Order: sequence, then structure tokens, then C-alpha cells
Amino acid sequence: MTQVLDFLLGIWDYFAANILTQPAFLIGFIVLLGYVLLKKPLYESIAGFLKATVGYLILTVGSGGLVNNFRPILVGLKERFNLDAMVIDPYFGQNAVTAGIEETFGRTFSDTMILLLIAFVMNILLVRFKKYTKLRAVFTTGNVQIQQAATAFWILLFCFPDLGQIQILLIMGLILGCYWAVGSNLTVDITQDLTEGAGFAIAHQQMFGVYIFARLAEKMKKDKNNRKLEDIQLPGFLSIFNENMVATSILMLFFFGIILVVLGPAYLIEAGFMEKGQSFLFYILQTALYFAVYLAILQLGVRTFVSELTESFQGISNTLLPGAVPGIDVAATFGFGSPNAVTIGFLFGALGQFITIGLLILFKSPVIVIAGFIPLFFDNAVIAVYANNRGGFKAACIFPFISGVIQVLGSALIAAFIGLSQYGGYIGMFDWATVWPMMTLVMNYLGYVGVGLVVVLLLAIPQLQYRANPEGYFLIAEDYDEYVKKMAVKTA
Ligand code: ASC
Repeated sequence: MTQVLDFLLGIWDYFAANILTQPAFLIGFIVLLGYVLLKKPLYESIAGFLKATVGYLILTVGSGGLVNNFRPILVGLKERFNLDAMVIDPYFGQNAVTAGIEETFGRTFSDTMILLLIAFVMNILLVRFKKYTKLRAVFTTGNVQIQQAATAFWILLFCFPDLGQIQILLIMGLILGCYWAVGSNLTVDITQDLTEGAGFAIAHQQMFGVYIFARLAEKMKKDKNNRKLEDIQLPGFLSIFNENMVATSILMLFFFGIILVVLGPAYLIEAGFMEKGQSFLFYILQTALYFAVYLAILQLGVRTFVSELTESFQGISNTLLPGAVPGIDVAATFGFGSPNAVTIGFLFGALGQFITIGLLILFKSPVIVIAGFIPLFFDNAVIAVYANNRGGFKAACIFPFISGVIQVLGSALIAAFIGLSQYGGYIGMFDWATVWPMMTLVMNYLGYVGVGLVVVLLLAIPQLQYRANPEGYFLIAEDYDEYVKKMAVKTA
């Protein structure tokens, strides 16, 4: 019996390590399965698998390039000024959990794969029974699931220090599974609208944030002077900003130019960023221009795999999971809407974060935060893309700014509260600076009743969404063109 179980667990571990937590392959295999279910010839199915996987890997090159190039520059501020500070960034958050968990709780966390199994199965079941649950999206972004599992593990140990390993895994699986399914589902409608029916939702770390800001942005639509970024044609010399690559390059030149000057060539050489004897001016120029380079790569990746995913997923949503959409990496949305919204969101979010960090320093906060690249880019730029799409350019400036303030304050408060800040990092993404701290408080003060309450409240959200538009709710995921027609008739 135990041998059979070990064998099955071995298979699962292999699947989890190589596919489930590697979104490029997971998406590739989903495309393959979709085409097979659509009864496409095998060679076409394999071609689809390859194109989707390559496309996703291209996206990873783009997003990884951005993260690896620009995160060290921001984190450099900490070293350069010898700040005893916590970096808000998912990888720093994960490291902090690993560094502190033994000392703080006398535990280690090695059951990530089993946790993923529980939460993934739970997510699929919730969608399979969508008639009752009203949930339409499956979370496929394994790389962020691991980071979230680490932070959630810490939070649960903080709330329930005496819980056994199996109980922790079950409660975590329950809560994370619900968060993934409900969060991803929240983004279905607004993403269909943004992408004109590409057939995916977001599966990442700011799903609630994107939804809330998208809805708030709608309130700004009435203002006639508040056009979408793509509808604004700047006059005269400003017209060069109409071209996204130029706009990104110029704005990043200023942004990273200032930071690099603050860090100074001496530090940059010492820390290995710059070579001795290299021109500082051209170093700055090249660094800033690489932002536009990686962004372009990222968008190419999105274009390569999204069309395959859209078409093939029909196979799955016609049979295995009726009416479902895949939840995928938030970076996929950078291929849609206004490319300039990406840059604007990043910069306004950074402004919000930097001002708030300045205030923390000024008021001698016990926890000082260092801005992390991933929350700045993958939260705030995305919030701007949706805000611009639903409410115009003012929304694309204001909401990322507010998000930046919240990311810093929310992370500082929760990380200090649960004792994670002293280990140098916190995940820092929008939902983890807002929704998760609230859930933590509820569980901490109400115990198991709190766990129940969190699950019930999460599961109530899709019910409310459904009630707001029962006719369109499933249709928008199943057949976007039909949905648009139906809604046009309704409003006419
Ligand atoms: C994250 C994280 C990443 C990026 C990536 C964006 O939160 O951990 O590696 O965002 O998913 O494409």
C-alpha cells in the first residue's frame, strides 16, 4: 500500500516539479491537450505545443530580463546607504521565509508540492462545479504559487503555531485554492474586455487589486477630457512620445538615470554593475534602453503563445471544464491595451512607493522598506493597463500611485505584525499588502472560525459577480463575440 502511494507521489512530484511549477510547459501541455480534444491532427497539436511553449519562454526571457537587470539597481539603494531595510519583492519574501521559519517556529516547509496538489485539485473542482460555485478560471502560474505558498505557510504558523503539518497543509490548500480560484475569476470579465476575447484571466498576485482599480476607473470614464492613452496624439516634439519604444526609453532614462547617479559610479563598479573605465554616460544610456528591449521581447512572447492558447483551450472548455478559462501570468496583459500605460503605471507606482518610503524614513518607522521591481512593474503597470482601458489616462496615473502607497504601507504593517520584516523581505505584491493582511487578522483573532469566515467570504464573491449580470456572466467567458452582441442589444 505504502509502496503504491510512494509511487504515485513520485509521479506527482515529477509532474509538479517539471510541469506544474514551470508555466511554460504547463501552458504548452494545456495547448497540446486542447488540440487533441479538438481532434486536430497530431502534427498540428505538437506544433501548437511548441509554439505555445516557445512563446511563453520568450515572455520569461523578457520578464526575467527586466527583473534581473532592474531589481539589483533598486536594491542597490539599500546597500549604498547601509539601510537596515526590508525589500518588498516576491523572491526576497520567499528567502525571508526560508531564513526565518526555523528560528521563529522551529519548522521547515518542504511540502510545497503536496500543497500545490491539494490547492490545484481544489481549484479544478471549484471550476468543475461552476454551476454552484460560479467560478470560471484555473490558476496556472506555478512560479508565483510557490512564493505565495511560502508566505501563506508563515501566516498560518503565525496564526496557529501548534497546528500539525497535515492540518496546516489542508487549511492552506483550502485557503490558497479559494484565493486562486476566486481572484482569477474576478479578472475574467475585465480581461476579456481588454483583450477583446482572448479567453484568459490573470493568475498572479494582484488580482483583487486589478479588479478594484478597474472598477474604480470606470467611474472616471464620464469625464470627457479623460481619454484613453492610445487616443491621445501629442503635438509637436511631444509626438515622439506616441511611439512606445521611444517613450519608454526616454522616461526610463530619467528614472534609472537619477537612481544610477545617486548610486554613483564608485558604488556601481564596486558592486560589479559597471566595468572599470566604462563611460558612465553610456552605461546609463544602455541600461535604460534595455528596459524597452526586454519589454519588446516580453510582448513578442505574449503574441506568440496567446493565440495558440485561445484556440486550443476551446478543446478543454468544450469537454473537461465547460466554460472555463485559463488564468495565466499577468505579464500576458502587456501585449494588450496601450503600451504607454505600462510605462506610466510603473512610474506613477514608483512615485507612490518612493514618497511613502521617504515618509517612513522621516517618521523613523521601525520598519524601512526598499522598493522592489516586481511589485512596481507587475502590479502597478498592469493596474494602469486596466485602468486606462476602463477609465482613461487619468485613471492610469492615479491608481498605480495609490497602489504604490498601499504596497509599502500594507507590507510594512503586515510584515512587522507577523515578524517577517526582520528577515529582510516580504512578498509585497498588492493582494499581499491588502487582502492577505485582512485575512491574517481575521484568522489570528477568530481562530478556526476565522478560517471558515475567510473561505465563506471568498466564495461569496463570485456569487455576487454572477448576480450582477446573470445572462452575461458565463457567456463572456464562453463566447465573447456573442456576449458583445447580446449586451449591445440589451443597452440599445
Ligand atoms: C512575479 C514573480 C515573477 C514575475 C513574473 C512576471 O510575481 O515571482 O517572476 O512576477 O511572474 O512575468
